[in-house]
Amino acid sequence: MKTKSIYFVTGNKGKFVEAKKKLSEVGLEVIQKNLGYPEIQAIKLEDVALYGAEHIQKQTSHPFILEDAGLFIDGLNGFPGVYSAYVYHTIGCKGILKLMEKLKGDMREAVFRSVFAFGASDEKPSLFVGECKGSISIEEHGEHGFGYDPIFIPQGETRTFAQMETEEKNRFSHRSRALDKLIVFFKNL
Ligand code: ITT
Repeated sequence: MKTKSIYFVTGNKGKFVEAKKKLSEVGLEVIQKNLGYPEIQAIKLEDVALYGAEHIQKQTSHPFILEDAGLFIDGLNGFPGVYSAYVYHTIGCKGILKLMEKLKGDMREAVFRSVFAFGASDEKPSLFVGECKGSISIEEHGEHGFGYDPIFIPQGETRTFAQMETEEKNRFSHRSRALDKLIVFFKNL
């Protein structure tokens, strides 16, 4: 792997901590850069990540990654999806639970999706997608993590992401799965 240090362009400390832990295991140094980029209104996370990466490429020649993530809830027809950040900052986990008060069983199923874009010099950015299926809890549980972690229970578990340490969340999270693909890509560079 030629790339030894990369920027992670994000304002989200929680994401950075998870990615840093994961990528340090393969000898990659990750530096958080809160450069900011336009998050376009699109129906796919991929389009948001790609647009952001093309913007950042004009600002730095250093290799970087950025990520767009979202929580897609079955019983809400995929909401909040690409609007996850806005919804989190407005109604938050409590608002989502309220919207879902009457939803039971498989209506509470959900998927977290993560799309990383890797950019370097003039190359077209590459995208890496990861998913984690699960369900939305009835109440908030746990103190770890960030964002929707207190209400998301990954498949096969009874605890929310917020009840897990970073290392455990990294065993099956959407972010970790996308980063696994990024690591394979780096190894082949
Ligand atoms: P950036 O600066 O990287 O864009 P952000 O917090 O705006 O940070 P996103 O748009 O990718 O990130 O995330 C959409 C929302 O989903 C946001 O509110 C996050 O807190 C939440 N989210 C993303 N990944 C999550 C995870 O692993 N656990 C819980 N919530 C998550």
